[in-house]
Amino acid sequence: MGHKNTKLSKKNVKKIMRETRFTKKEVLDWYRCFLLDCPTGKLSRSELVKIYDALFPNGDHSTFTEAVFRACDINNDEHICFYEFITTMSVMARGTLNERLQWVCQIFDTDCDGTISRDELEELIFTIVAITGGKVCRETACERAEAIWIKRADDEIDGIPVTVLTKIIMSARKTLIQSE
Ligand SMILES: [Ca+2]
Ligand SMILES: [Ca+2]
Repeated sequence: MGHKNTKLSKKNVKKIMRETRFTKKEVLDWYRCFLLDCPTGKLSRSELVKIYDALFPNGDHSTFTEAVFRACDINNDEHICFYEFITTMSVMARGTLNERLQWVCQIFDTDCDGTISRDELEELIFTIVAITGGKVCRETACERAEAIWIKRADDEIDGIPVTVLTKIIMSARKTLIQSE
C-alpha cells in the first residue's frame, strides 16, 4: 500500500474505513496529503521529525517523535507506510481525550510489558510538558512522576498498567503539564 503514483485500491480504502473513523473522502484526502509530504509513499524518521518541528516549533519533541515512530512502524521496516500513518491519525484526530492519552501512555511503554515503570513514567511526563512548549526540569518531572507513582493500587507492582495510568493522568492532567 502507498507506492509512488499509485492509487489506493478500493479494497484498501474499505479496509481503512473499517479500521478508522474516517470517511472515504477523508481517507483519500489524507492519502493525497501523505503523498505530498512523502512522494515515495513511505515516511522516514527524518521526515517525521520535520512534521513535528512544524507542529511543535517551541517544544523539544525528540523523545516523543522517536516513540511515535516506533509505535507507528508496526512492521519494523524503518518506514511508516500510509496504512500505519492513517490508523494512528484516526486515534489522534478522532479519538476521545482518554483514547489519545492512552495512546501516548502506550508509546512510552518502551519495553512493551503492558505497564509503565517508574523510569518510563518520568520520561512520559518530561516529554508531555516539553512538547507542549512548557519548561520543566528533570527534578520537577521526577517529583510529578513520584506523585503519580505513589497512587499505584499495589505498592508491590513494578509498573502501572497503561489503562490505570491513563485514568490517573486524566484526573491530574492540569497539575501535571503546567510549566515551572
Ligand atoms: Ca512500517
Ligand atoms: Ca513498560
